[in-house]
Amino acid sequence: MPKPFSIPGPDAAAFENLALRADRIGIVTHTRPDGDAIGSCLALKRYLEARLGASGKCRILLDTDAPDAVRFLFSPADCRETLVFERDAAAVREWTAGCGLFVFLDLNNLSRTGGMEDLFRASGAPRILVDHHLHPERSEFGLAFSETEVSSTCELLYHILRTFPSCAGKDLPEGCPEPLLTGITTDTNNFANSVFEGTLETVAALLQAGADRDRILEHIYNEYPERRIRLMGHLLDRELTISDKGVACMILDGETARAYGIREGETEGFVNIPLSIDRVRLSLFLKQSGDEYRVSIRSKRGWSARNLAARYFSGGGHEQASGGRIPLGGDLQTKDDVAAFVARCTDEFLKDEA
Ligand SMILES: [Mn+2]
Repeated sequence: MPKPFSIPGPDAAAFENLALRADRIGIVTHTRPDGDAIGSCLALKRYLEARLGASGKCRILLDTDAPDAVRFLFSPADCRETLVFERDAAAVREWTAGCGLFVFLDLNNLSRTGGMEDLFRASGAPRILVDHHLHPERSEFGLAFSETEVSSTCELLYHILRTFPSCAGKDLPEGCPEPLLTGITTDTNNFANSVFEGTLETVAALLQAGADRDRILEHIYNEYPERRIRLMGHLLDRELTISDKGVACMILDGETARAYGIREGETEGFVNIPLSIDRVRLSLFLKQSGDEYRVSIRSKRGWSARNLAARYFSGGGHEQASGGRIPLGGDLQTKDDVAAFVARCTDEFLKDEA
């Protein structure tokens, strides 16, 4: 069976040329980065350094810090060459001002870069996009690699790197397979969703190239802080509601998150759990963040998490995995108000979809 996509050689060559010409390269991903975001940034940085002589010329630019679970991927040099806007905006500003190329990974829209967005808009440097989300804003980027029939940005990046003229006849550089496999693992929820035939071929190649899957799994899934598991127990026992239409909803307010000492990223994956219940068709996880609730949605096949997010929660994403937000204010003040609002929205949505 042919691959659902292939990377045009001239595009890969153009990417490589832009990277070769730039004295400073900014490697950028979305705010609140996940394993795919961080994995793709690190793999690209290491490739550019190893094969295109870009040592010292690359910085990974993050709006907010990488989650603890993927810290094992960073070498001391990667740490020094990663600038975090929320911690040191001046350093990010300084780097972007003199930057000759930006590569955006795992986002479909510049607004996903959070507080850094204006810096990229103000710069005249070329922008390259590498992403697997629906509806990329192609006009924002000089060169766009966008595929949706792929597990992750890491999987797509693997094919781009392999198509670079500098990779012809060679294996990937040593430091690339591990972050790439990490991103594929986290974005597929450890191979539970969005796995295509080509994904498994890519994974086979990454294992052959030396990626240590056991090490990755240990770090990602067996090093959680205890508070995460205790909060999970609390939410499943006390906060999970399931409507008779099969809509599961769990809401974490700021007070409870503080009581458990929960940090950013530590509720990752909670939304998936109720989906394993037989009568659940849609699962929503809401987490308070200042004066809004962030909404994560997962759906079983036949129900569109993406449409639900777009219609009611100013969001979007993939067909079975999406996200959005609910601003507090007006009629929506308390957690109960938000729960009632979600119940009304999902009821209406299921009626219209039926
Ligand atoms: Mn991704």
